[in-house]
Amino acid sequence: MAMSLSNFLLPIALLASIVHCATVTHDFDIAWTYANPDGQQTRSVIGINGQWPVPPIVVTKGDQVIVNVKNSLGNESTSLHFHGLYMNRTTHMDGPTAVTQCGILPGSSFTYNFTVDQPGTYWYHSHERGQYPDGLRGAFIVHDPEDPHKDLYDEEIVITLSDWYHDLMHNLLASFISFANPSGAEPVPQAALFNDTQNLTVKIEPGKTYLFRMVNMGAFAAQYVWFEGHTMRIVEVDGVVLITAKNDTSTNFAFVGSMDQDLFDAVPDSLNPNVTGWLVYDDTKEKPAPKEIDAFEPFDDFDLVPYDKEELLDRVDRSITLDLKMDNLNDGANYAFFNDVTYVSPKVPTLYTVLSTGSNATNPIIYGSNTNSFVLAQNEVVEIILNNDDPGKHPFHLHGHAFQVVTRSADDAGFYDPSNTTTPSATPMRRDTILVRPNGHTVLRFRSDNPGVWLFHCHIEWHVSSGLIATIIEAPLAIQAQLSDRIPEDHWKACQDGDVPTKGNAAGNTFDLLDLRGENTSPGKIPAGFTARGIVALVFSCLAAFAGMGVIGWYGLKPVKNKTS
Ligand SMILES: *[C@@H]1O[C@H](CO)[C@@H](O)[C@H](O)[C@H]1NC(C)=O
Ligand SMILES: *[C@@H]1O[C@H](CO)[C@@H](O)[C@H](O)[C@H]1NC(C)=O
Ligand SMILES: *[C@@H]1O[C@H](CO)[C@@H](O)[C@H](O)[C@H]1NC(C)=O
Ligand SMILES: *[C@@H]1O[C@H](CO)[C@@H](O)[C@H](O)[C@H]1NC(C)=O
Ligand SMILES: *[C@@H]1O[C@H](CO)[C@@H](O)[C@H](O)[C@H]1NC(C)=O
Ligand SMILES: *[C@@H]1O[C@H](CO)[C@@H](O)[C@H](O)[C@H]1NC(C)=O
Ligand SMILES: *[C@@H]1O[C@H](CO)[C@@H](O)[C@H](O)[C@H]1NC(C)=O
Ligand SMILES: *[C@@H]1O[C@H](CO)[C@@H](O)[C@H](O)[C@H]1NC(C)=O
Ligand SMILES: CC(=O)N[C@H]1CO[C@H](CO)[C@@H](O)[C@@H]1O
Ligand SMILES: [Cu+2]
Repeated sequence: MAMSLSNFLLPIALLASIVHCATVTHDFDIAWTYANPDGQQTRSVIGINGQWPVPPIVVTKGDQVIVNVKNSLGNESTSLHFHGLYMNRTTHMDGPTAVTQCGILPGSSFTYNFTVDQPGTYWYHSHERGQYPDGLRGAFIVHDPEDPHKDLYDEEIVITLSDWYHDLMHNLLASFISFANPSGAEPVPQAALFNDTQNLTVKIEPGKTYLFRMVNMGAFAAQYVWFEGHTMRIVEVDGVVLITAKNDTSTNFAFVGSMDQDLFDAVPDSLNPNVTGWLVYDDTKEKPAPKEIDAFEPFDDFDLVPYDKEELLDRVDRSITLDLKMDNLNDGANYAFFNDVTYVSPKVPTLYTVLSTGSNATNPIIYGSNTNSFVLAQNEVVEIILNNDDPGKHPFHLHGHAFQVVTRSADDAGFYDPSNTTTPSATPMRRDTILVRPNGHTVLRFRSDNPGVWLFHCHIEWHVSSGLIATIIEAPLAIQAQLSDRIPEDHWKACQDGDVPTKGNAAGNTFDLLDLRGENTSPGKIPAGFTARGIVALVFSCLAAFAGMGVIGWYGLKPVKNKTS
């Protein structure tokens, strides 16, 4: 029945896509430049076509998007991910290095080519290890010709939010994942930004209603946002609100972003966690300083009902449990784990393992011991139970889907217990990123109707680097049917240039796919009997012998956080 119905609808759908379809082409020459967005320090940033901030990508639902990337960084490879886009039939254009492509080496070019079939507010960013906070992230806006809210507003305004560091990610990562930082204290940003600047002014006309599209492109900090004297009406999750301007033009109004400092280890006195902008009705009038607010009472998005009222997926076919923790390995550094495994990139990008292993592609073992790989059958209802055994908040993001948020616990609720949970909403809130509370849990559901290799990971870039990633291999035989012989030549060339194998299991073995010898692995576990501190001291004293540093000096290197047991 369903089959014949969709056959019947197909010609109409084709017609619709022909009517709207345009091709939007961008040539992005990615290179280092300089910027000083917080007025405190000029630093190297990654720009596009000589400019930073990087340009937004603005398209209409149904458009074909072509992004021709040239990597002119000279000293780093790169890749682009289009956050929130489903990438139907184009998982090879999704962007994460070592997952769906090889990194684009300095001097090389690479084309992303995909169709956008969903409206909304998204962003694009580098998905090469730890790179986007150096500046390679921008807004990606998809207009909807049939926008159900179009009569409610007059104009739209895009505002990005971000945290900002003065040092380069390369240096920050080296000290973050280090025996000298056994507690895994994340670097604290130096500033908060609106639209990659501060003191942003937004010209407002009295009486008009504005659609604000707000995107947090930060590396680490969540932000509280408020507009003084105005009411926000949420029309899309991930920060799309309507704001009606006042009729009276006698004053301008501040709006503020304030970084959530709960995860900041040691907050320097000099840090201003806030960034201010102004709704300017009259530019001859002053821009008043923002008023102080005593307590944040953030709006809870959990009870929002999606516009399409999609019903709860209530018959679960496949349930995946991921237990999250942070711990040390025997190099003394702090890592992040799902089910005791910290993610390490496979030698062969996971998509290429799918495409080169025939019927064995359904066996999760071949994707490696350090990739947290799960193989999904096609068209099942999949549930992810995420248990946070860590006192930090983590914003989890799934590529290729928007999931229903079935349960989201409060702080300290412990692991999910199906016999002790609230009844899910009949029309749950749907998102592509969800914050799991400290020592709490969340339960997500989606239908495996989009064959592809999709990462599920924490969106704190420090935790991506310390391994908080799982790999979802959705309907691998359907991926083969869609993409075999259709990977463009420049994608293969990126691998050849970098001497990356493109066939076989995670270790590049094509003869015995179950033999993973030679695969990339994490450092080993700490031997039983050592506490984290103990092994750290051990590692340190070995290194001290070479480096000639004193133990006191080591403890002085980084503030030690007490969260490690
Ligand atoms: C924004 O204004 C504040 C207050 O005047 C100032 O301290 C800060 O440096 C300004 N930021 C930029 C980027 O100019
Ligand atoms: C890469 O080049 C940029 C721009 O010259 C520079 O700031 C940065 O330190 C370099 N990175 C490394 C790892 O050498
Ligand atoms: C983009 O993909 C479409 C569909 O596969 C193809 O027809 C088109 O030639 C591609 N364009 C580029 C520039 O690669
Ligand atoms: C903020 O930046 C976006 C580009 O990302 C731009 O389209 C928009 O106009 C800017 N907003 C304001 C208020 O200047
Ligand atoms: C502005 O004035 C118009 C016309 O008098 C009125 O309809 C509207 O409700 C007013 N808007 C606000 C926000 O007060
Ligand atoms: C940032 O904003 C909060 C909330 O209004 C306020 O309590 C705090 O003092 C502000 N911090 C600075 C440095 O201005
Ligand atoms: C694309 O994938 C999404 C996510 O699974 C799904 O909801 C949507 O129906 C798919 N669209 C098409 C045209 O297949
Ligand atoms: C059920 O969960 C709540 C918190 O989510 C907890 O406080 C309570 O102790 C649990 N009850 C049982 C019987 O486990
Ligand atoms: C190359 C390889 O390892 N192929 C294996 C695929 O799976 C079948 C069935 O389990 C094995 O017989 C093949 O050896
Ligand atoms: Cu995290």
